Amino acid sequence: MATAYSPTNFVNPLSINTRSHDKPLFDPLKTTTSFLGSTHKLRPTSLQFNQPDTHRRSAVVAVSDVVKEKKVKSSSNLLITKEEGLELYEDMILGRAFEDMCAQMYYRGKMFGFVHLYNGQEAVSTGFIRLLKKEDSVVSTYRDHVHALSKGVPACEVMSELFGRTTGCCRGQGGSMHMFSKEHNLLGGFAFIGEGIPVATGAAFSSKYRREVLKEADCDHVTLAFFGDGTCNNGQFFECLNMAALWKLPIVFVVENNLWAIGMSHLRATSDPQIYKKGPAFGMPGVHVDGMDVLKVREVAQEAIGRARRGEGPTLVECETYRFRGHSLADPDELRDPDEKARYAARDPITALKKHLIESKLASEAELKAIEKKIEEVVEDAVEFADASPHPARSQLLENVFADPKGFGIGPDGRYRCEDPKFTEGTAHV
Ligand SMILES: Cc1ncc(C[n+]2csc(CCOP(=O)(O)OP(=O)(O)O)c2C)c(N)n1
Ligand SMILES: [Mg+2]
Repeated sequence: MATAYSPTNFVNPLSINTRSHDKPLFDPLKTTTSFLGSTHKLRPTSLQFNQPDTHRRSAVVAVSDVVKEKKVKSSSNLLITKEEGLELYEDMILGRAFEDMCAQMYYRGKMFGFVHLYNGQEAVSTGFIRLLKKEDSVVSTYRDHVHALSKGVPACEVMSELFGRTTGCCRGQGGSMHMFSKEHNLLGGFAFIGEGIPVATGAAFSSKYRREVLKEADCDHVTLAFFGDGTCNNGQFFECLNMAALWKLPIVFVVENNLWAIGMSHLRATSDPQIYKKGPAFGMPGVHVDGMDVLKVREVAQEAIGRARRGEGPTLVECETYRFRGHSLADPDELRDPDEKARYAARDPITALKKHLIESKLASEAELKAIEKKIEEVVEDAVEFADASPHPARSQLLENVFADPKGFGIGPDGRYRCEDPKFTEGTAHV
C-alpha cells in the first residue's frame, strides 16, 4: 500500500531557483531575522556592509542542466509503502535509542574520550543511507554512531567499539569517533573536520575507475560523504567539490546543517549561509531540504543517489537539521537559545514520521510500539554484549600504527621507550 505524503510548505527541493536574476531566497544584507530557523541574529560586520551588493548577488550564476530539467518536471514523489515506512521508523528509533543509551553509559564511566551524539538528526542518516546497497560507501564524521547503524553495522559492534572492547567494529581501537567497517563499506568516522571528504572523493573515484578503466560494468557504487555546516568553511570541501564535478564522480556531499559548529553559529561563521548554493558554483546541483522530515530527505536522496549511480555526477545536498543535545557529552550546551531549541524539538523527525504513519493509516500505534520494544531489546543486548566482551590485549595497542614506534624516543635506560613494558601504561585501559 502506498500513500502520498503531503506536508504543508513542501517545495520540490530540486526545483530550487538559483539563477542570479531571480529573487534571492535570503539576503543577509537586507535582514537580521532568522535563517533556517535559527534565532541567532545575523550581525553583519563592517566588512560585510562595505561589500558592494553585486558581490553578494552574483554568488551563484550557473545552474546545471539537471536542476533546470527537474524544475520542469517538478513532481513530488513522497510515496512510501507500509514496509518502507516501518523500516524508516525502525532505523530512526534505533538511532535515537542507541544514542540515549550511549549518554547513560558515558556518564556511568563505560566510555572514554569525547562522545558526540546524533539526536535530532536521524532523518538525514535514515533518509539517505537506507537507500544504499551494501557495496555503496559511507564516510562520516566524529558524530558517526548512527551512520554506522543505518549502514548495517550491528548495534552490538558499535556499542562494543564505544566500550573499547575487542568485539567492537574496530576491535576497540577506534572508539566513538572512528567507526569503520570494511564489510559494510563504512569508510570511517573522522575526528578532524573535513578529513573524510577527500577519503569519500577517493572512494568515488575508485568506483568510477573500476567501471570505466577496469571495465567492471556492474560497478555502479555510490559514496555518501556526511559532514557539518562548520566543515563547509574548510578547504577540503571546496577542493573535493571541484574534483568531483570535474571527474563526474558518483558521490553525494551531504551537509548536515545543524546551525552550529560547537558554539559558533553558522550565521556568524560563513560568508553566505546557504551552503547548497555552492554546488552550482562548481557545476553540480545544489539542493536544500528539510532535514527534520525523513520523507523529504529520502526524496532528495533518491534523486541524488540515482544521478550518481547513472554516472551523471555529484550533488551537494544541504539538510537543515538540529542536534537535540550539546556538541558532545562534555558540552553543557549553555550557548544556544532555549527558544531555538524548543522550536526544533517541536519538529522532532521521529514524532513527525510517527504522526504521518498513523494518520495515513500506514501503521497502527501497536505496530510502532512493537518496533520500539524490539529496539529497546536490541540496545540493551548491545550493552550486555559490550560489557561482557574482553578488553584488547596490551600487544594490540601498536598494531595498525603506521608511525614507527621508535619515534617515541629513547628512555633514560638507553632503550627505545616502546620496548619498555610500561610504555602503554596509563594511556589506555588494556
Ligand atoms: C581540522 C579541525 N579543526 C578544528 C576541529 C575542532 N572542531 C571539532 S568539532 C568542530 C565543529 C564542527 O562543526 P560542524 O561541521 O557544523 O559539525 P557538527 O558538530 O555540528 O556536527 C570543530 C571546529 C577539528 N576537529 N578538526
Ligand atoms: Mg554543525
